[in-house]
Amino acid sequence: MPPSNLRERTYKIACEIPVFDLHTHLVAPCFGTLNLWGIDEILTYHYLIAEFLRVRPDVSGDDFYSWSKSKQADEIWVALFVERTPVSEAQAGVVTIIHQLGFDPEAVTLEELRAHFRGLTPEEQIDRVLQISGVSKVVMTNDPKDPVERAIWDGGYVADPRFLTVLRLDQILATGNDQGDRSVEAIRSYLGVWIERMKPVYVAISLPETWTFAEATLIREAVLPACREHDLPFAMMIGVRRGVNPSLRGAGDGSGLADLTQLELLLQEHLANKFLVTTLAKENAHTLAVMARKFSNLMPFGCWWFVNNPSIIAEITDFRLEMLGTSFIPQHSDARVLEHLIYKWDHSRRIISKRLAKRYEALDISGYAVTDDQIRDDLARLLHRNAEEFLGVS
Ligand code: HDL
Ligand code: ZN
Repeated sequence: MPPSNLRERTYKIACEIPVFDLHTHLVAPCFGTLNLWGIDEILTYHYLIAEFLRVRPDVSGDDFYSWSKSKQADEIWVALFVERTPVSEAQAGVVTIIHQLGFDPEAVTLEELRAHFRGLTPEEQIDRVLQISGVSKVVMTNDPKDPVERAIWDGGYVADPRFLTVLRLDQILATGNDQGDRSVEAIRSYLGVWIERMKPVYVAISLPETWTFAEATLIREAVLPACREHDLPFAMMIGVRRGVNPSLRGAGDGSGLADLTQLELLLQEHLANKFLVTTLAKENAHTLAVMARKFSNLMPFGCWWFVNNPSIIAEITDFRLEMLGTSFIPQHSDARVLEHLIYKWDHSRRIISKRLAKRYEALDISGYAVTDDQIRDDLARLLHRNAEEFLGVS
């Protein structure tokens, strides 16, 4: 029988390894109000809004969004944390945050939590949350077409080495440059300007499951040449169905099964580019792992959004380890609210270390006993080194 302490050893070491968080919606302090933090933002996470509206069918999306942020948080607190056991992953995440901030999640009141956060500054909370969560680098999602964010880029951006930039293309490819020009030349030039200004570590886009290679003219003729010119990976997040229920606004997006042969055609045409890919459908994650065995310039990353749940993270991590060894990036937080880093990485460290320990147990049965140094090296690859090396950052 393999030593029962393999899981404990692996989890203990995982807790010591700093995380490079490859994709988040968090921002550096200079972005001001775009930095979402504190209990009201935690409670009004769009994951919880969707779950609230399920248990309160008397409330429409329009009703909910007509309420103040404070009333939204009040109502979610009562419905999902007082009147019900918080068993969903998003609910359990709030409990983890509250607990790791030093409160009794069964006894604390919403007012006590609000009073706690009122006593903090954003900078203090950023320092504290990064320390609690063990995250050393946070990769942002930056969009020069967002008017609020653009104002900061046009005056007031202050680089913070803990927060790395990413040029996000969804709006740029959909609406064109600042003059609305969507030609290949205009997009190629616009990307050059913003890559120079933002110094991103990669360029990213989300795509619907209906995305096709044949229609991807801007990606093939503007984006990928620009990425090659600047030696930047291209991150594709495939399978989102935007606005399946528009009344839910940010909570209204759904998931779809993509035809990944379209990605295969792109990889075959652009062997000199580096691709970071994550998918929204669980089945697509398996196909992507197989594809990564065929293309070494393809780096599968994370368990995105609707597959960022313990049961699915476990399954996806299992088959990635079985097919790719430690040559992939198992997770990103997708944090939207600063304190999300606490629960998303607490939960993911537990799951990833448990799945890796299962592989060690299989080795042990064959007479191969891993050392702590090997465990440390494997977890360093998975939690930060693979990302750093693929991006070319240290
Ligand atoms: O497109 C994306 O980057 C997604 O992560 C969306 O922002 C989504 O709303 C989200 O936050 N998922 O976790
Ligand atoms: Zn995201």
